Formats: sequence, structure tokens, C-alpha cells
Amino acid sequence: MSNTAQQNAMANAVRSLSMDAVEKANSGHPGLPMGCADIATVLFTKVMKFDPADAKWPDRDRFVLSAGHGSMLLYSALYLLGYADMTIEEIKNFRQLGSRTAGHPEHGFAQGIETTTGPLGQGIANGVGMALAEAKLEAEFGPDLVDHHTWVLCGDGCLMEGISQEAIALAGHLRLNKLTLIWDNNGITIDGAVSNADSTDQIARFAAVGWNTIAIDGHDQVAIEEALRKARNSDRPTLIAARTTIGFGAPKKAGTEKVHGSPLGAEELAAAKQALGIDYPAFEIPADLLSAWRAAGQRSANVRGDWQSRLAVADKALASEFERRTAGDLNAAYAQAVDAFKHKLAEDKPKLASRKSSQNALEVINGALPETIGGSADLTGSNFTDTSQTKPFTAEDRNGRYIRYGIREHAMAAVMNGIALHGGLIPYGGTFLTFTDYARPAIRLSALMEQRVIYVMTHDSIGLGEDGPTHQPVEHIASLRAIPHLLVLRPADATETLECWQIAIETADRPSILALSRQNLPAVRTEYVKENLSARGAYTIAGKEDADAVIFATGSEVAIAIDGMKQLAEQGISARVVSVPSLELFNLQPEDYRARVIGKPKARVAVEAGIGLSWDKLLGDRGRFVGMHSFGASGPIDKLYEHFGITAKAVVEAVTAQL
Ligand SMILES: Cc1ncc(C[n+]2csc(CCOP(=O)(O)OP(=O)(O)O)c2C)c(N)n1
Repeated sequence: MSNTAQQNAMANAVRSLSMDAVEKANSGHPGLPMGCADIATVLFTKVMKFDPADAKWPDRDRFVLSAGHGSMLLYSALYLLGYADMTIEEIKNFRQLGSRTAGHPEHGFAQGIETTTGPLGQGIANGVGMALAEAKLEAEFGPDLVDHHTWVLCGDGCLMEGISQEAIALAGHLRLNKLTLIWDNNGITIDGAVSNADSTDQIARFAAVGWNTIAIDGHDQVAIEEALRKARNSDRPTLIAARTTIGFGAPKKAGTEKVHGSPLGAEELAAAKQALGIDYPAFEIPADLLSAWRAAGQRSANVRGDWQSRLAVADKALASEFERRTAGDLNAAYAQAVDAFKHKLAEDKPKLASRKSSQNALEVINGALPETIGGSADLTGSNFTDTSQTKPFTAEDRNGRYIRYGIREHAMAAVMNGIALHGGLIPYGGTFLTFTDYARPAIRLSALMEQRVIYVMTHDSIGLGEDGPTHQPVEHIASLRAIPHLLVLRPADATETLECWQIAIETADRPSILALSRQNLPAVRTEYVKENLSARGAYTIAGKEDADAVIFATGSEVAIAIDGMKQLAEQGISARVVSVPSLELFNLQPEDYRARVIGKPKARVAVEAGIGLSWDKLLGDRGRFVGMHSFGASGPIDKLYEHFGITAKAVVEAVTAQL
């Protein structure tokens, strides 16, 4: 077989498996895998650096299938390359419950799936985060240990999504030259021709944000290889616009939306196989083809061996730090530093906005942990996300550890996902809590992928004052609590803020949102306690165990609840205040602890300057909620709390109404 014929046959193996798997599942997207099979064949068998024998090798190239609906492209390649957990059985079980081959690629389901994709455009931003992490770690550990490339394959849909603009503009600005975006330029989406809805000159668009651009025929494997190699040596991120035919090979459906997201059907499938020269049965890749793919899978084994040798002879301290960082473990200095700081807070009892307490905690954490990489979506001076250690990461200086994300909340969150997925770094980033709405799709994916991404969300209530209802979160905390696996942390004072930071840093498999106040908060925790009480989710902060009333409160409202408790005492009514920095963590506590904290009071009240949705369970039928029932308003903070009835007096009334 000629070289060209062999390469075509290898690409057809991807097409064959993809067509068959979609057909068997009677569900899925054959168009993209068939259209991008040539690209995948060249990328995986000739250009990319990876080793199925050690899928997590830290210096592997990363591949992101941003157009996640084309998942069979990735699954076929992983099987053909010899990833142990991507068996032919998994391919046959495409889209079945419990299989590794989910409808869209899910991180953690199989080796070689670097990120969960499906919501279009996210993968582009994840790739930016991975390339950013690579550049930062290369600067820190040197190219002997860190020198790899990030490849992202996207479709027209990814490029239409707004997040793509945020992400590519950031990548161009930061000159992330080890990032290549291959655009499956097939001119088709679900509703038909791209031209029905879009007429962007994508080449001009990418050039405008500082990218190198290359346009090729995406079925010409020689041109593909040349473009990929050029991209790898570029001084800027590169767009490869690869003109392809969706469903390549399907005689009637190729080039149309009919092949985007439905099985070909028996007749068209047989005709496609005939047209492509695929003469072997479904799921049975001939031995010579499979061994050619498997050999390609082994290509970088020596490169990995050389890398391991370099790690073995590297400076001992550098190598062990590299290993700690890639494992995601914390160092001993961190635990000592935060405990010392906790002692200091108990002594000082500072009255500070929790956003300021957060910055103080971060100063200590960043001092101990070089792996934190901070940033803000242009609100650094409000979020207080910078510390003395955080000089900016820029196109010129890769040693910095602060990302100026610009006004790009959505990309910030998805880039942080990419950084976390890459490994070796712990990303945190800030904006106003109300703008979590602008980042929510990526926050949801942080949670779905179980990544340690830390969202520093300040200005967490009407307490922000004069900026008014556009900026005042009301439903946000409740709606974020609705995202499974996300930790929502709302600390009441400086000590709780430190504890919440500890939770966020020490929880390697969950993202955290820190909801922080703009306004000053008095110290409500005045004694040093070694245990991280916030990690219990909720605990009694004031009052006696057998009190008649229990007042649950979070963040800035804990002090109001304590005032209410004191006023109740003057009336001879005993009350207890429970601080609830995290409802999620409280729900995870053993039943006896929960029962003890909740108690059997005659009156139950919850106080939170947001909507009451989260509190129904703790309040039961009779309990009362003191909080927001509408949007906020523009005005000074004390007037707003009064106006919306979030006061100690309101707490007292809510209690007495139940007695
Ligand atoms: C955020 C988001 N919106 C909508 C969808 C549903 N969707 C999946 S694929 C697709 C069309 C994508 O077109 P294109 O990227 O050109 O893919 P191709 O048709 O070439 O496979 C749409 C709208 C999605 N997955 N994510």
C-alpha cells in the first residue's frame, strides 16, 4: 500500500468505528468524526506527543475536542492508539449507561479525555487555560520538565459562542504560542448552512486578536501535517482553518446537516463504506491497520523515557517540588502559616470586609503555596485578589502568577478549569457575585469535572450599596447552591474567611465559591479554635444549646443575628445563633451532629441577604425567613438593610411571632 493509501485507510478506521458506534447506539453524531478523521489521523499518529502507557504523563501534549458532540472521533482514536481502558467493548457500548463512551466526552471517564466538552466553546477556553498553565510551569520548572503543546479541535458552533471571543482574545494578548486551534470549517450546523446565521471572516477575526492563521484543505493529510508543524513552531497561537466535508464519504448525506447528529441508516452506512473502500465488518479493524495505529500510539514512548531520565537527574528539590505540584498535594509550610495566622486573627479581632479578610488570608496562602495562580475579571481593586506575591503573568513575563483576565468572566472561569485540569496549579479568580451569571456554564463544568477552582466573588448582597440592583446579588447564592458538587462558602468574619479559604484550598475535588462582603464585618469569632469550624458547614456561634429559638445566619448577617439574640435576651427569650458558612458541608455532617446543631427549638429563623429558597428544609413549616423578597435598590447600605427589613429587630419579630 502506498503511504497515502495507508494514511487514508487509517483515517477510514476512525470513520468506520464512528459510523458503526453511532449506528449501534442509534444515537450520536457521525458527521464530525467522518469529516475530521484525516485531521485526527495526522495529529494523533504523526504530530502529538503522548503515551497511552502513561496517560497522565505531565509533559504530554493536551488534546481538547471542543466540539464534544463529535465524541466518537476521540473514542475511536483512543481505542486505535491503544489506551487500555478504551476497549472495543466500550466503543460498542457508545452512549450506554455506565460506559466510558458517554454521549459527550467526560473527564475522568477514560484516559485521554482531558476535559468534559459538549457545551460549545468551553473547550476553546479550557485549551487556553491549559496552554497558560504550560507556559507558567515551563517558566517555573524549565523546558526539560515542561515543554508541551495544546491542540484544540472546534467547530463552527464553538466559534459562534461568545466565550470563544473572550478566550481567543486573551490567548492572543498573552501570546500563548503553544496553543493551536483547529477549526473544522465545514460550513454546516444543525439548522443547515452556517451562512444562514453567520458571515464572520474567521481568519480576519483571529488575525485581529493576534493569532497566526493558516487555511488548508482538511482532507489533505500532507497539508494538515505541514500546518500542524508550522503551528507548533509559531510565536503566537495559531488557528488552522481546515476546510472539510461533514460526513465525508456518505454518498447522499455528506456536506449536509442530515449527517450532523443522527445515525446514517443502514443503507447510507453501507454505501459510505463502499465509497470509502471499507470492506471489513463493523467494529473489526483489520490487524495491519490496527497495528499501524498502535505503533503510532507508541511513538513517544522514548520521548517519555528521556523525560523521565531528565526528571531523575534534575535537582532534587526541583524534582520533588514538581512531583508534589503535579500530584496536587499541599506543603507543610502552608498548614503552619495558616494556623499561625488564625492565632493572630483571634488576638487582633479585626473588623474588616470579608473581601479584605480574604486578601489577608490569601497573602498568607500565596506566601506558602507557589501553585496558586490568581486573577480577576478587571475588578482587582474591588475583589482584593492580589497580594504581595502576585505579579502579573504576561506575554513577556511567564513568571508572574496573576492573570489580568480583562472583562471576560465566562472565559475566566473556563480558563481556570483548563488550568486546574492541566495540573500543577490552583487557580482562583474574582468578580462580583452577581456576575457569576456571566460565568455560570463554566462554573457548572468545574463542579461536573470535580476540579479545584476557586471563585472569589465579592460584593455579595445589597450590602454593596449604591451600585444598586443590577449589581446586588439576590437569587445568586441560592442558585449557586443548586449546582451539584459546588461548595458555596459565605464566611461571617476574618476567622471564618480564613477557614473558608482553607476549605477551598484543601478540597482537591470540588470547586468553591467564596461569597464575600464589600462592607466591614465585626469579628464574631473571638477565640482561637484549632478545628476548622466552618468545615462542619454550620455550628453554634453564640447562645446556649437548649435555647427557645435558633437563628441560622450566614456571612454579613451573622452579626445581625447575634444582635437579635441579645435583644431577645433583654425580653427574657433565650436564643442561639448558628453560623452557616456552607449548607453543602452541613448537609454532609453525620445525623447526630446535624440534630445537635438544629436542636428542638420553639422558633426557627434564617437570616440571609438573599432569597429564602435554600432555607425551607431547616426552617420547616413554621420557621421564618428574614432576607430578600425582591430585587435590591440603590442607596447607602444602612438605609438598604432597614428598607428591606434585614435587621436585628426583624429577627426579634420573626422569633416572637412563633412563640
Ligand atoms: C452551548 C451549546 N449550545 C447548543 C448546543 C447544541 N449543539 C450541539 S452541536 C450544534 C451545532 C454545532 O455546529 P458545528 O460546530 O458546525 O458542528 P458540526 O455540525 O460541524 O458537527 C449545536 C447547536 C451545544 N452543544 N452547546
